[in-house]
Amino acid sequence: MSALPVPETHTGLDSPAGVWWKPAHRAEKLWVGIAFGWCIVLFAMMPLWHLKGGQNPSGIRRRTDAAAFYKRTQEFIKQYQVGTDRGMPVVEPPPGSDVYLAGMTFQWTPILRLRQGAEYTLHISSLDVNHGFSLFPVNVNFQVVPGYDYGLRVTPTAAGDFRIICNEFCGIGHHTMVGRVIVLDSAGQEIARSGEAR
Ligand SMILES: [Cu+2]
Repeated sequence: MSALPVPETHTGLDSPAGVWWKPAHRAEKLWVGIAFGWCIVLFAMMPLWHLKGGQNPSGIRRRTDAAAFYKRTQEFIKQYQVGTDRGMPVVEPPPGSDVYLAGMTFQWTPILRLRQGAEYTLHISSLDVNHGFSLFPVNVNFQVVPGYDYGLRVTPTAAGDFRIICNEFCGIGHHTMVGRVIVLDSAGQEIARSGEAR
């Protein structure tokens, strides 16, 4: 009876036997060089885009906390409320005023009625977790992080009935987190949504 050959045991502490490593081929070195150069270009674009990109928020940012921001939002609602829509307060602040919008699981409070061409300071914060402010159907996106009050200087350029979609997954009801911004035209008239009689 012949014994089976015992396979050679090997541990990771020993180098494998034989020639297992060869210097990189010229083409591979060239490729690494090109890839590294492109990395540097992209890296340099981050600060350049920040300085030249024109996509930066207007830069009013301060610390807050959920209780304080909620209280301020409620004061804002009390001051300028003009109605309700399915239980949600509808607020029409005068042009030039400070506007407060709170994101929370899973709603945006309140519904805003703004005037086309008027400037507002839109304060956004989250009362719980990260949310994403995404104005539909226009391409306006902003991260809403709890603990920070972001004051964005905004001027609505188009009248209409817009939706705020949460674009940052925030929990089980994330897909239902839809807010509303109504922009009145410069004469103060509300533009009817398509298919809606007024
Ligand atoms: Cu959300």
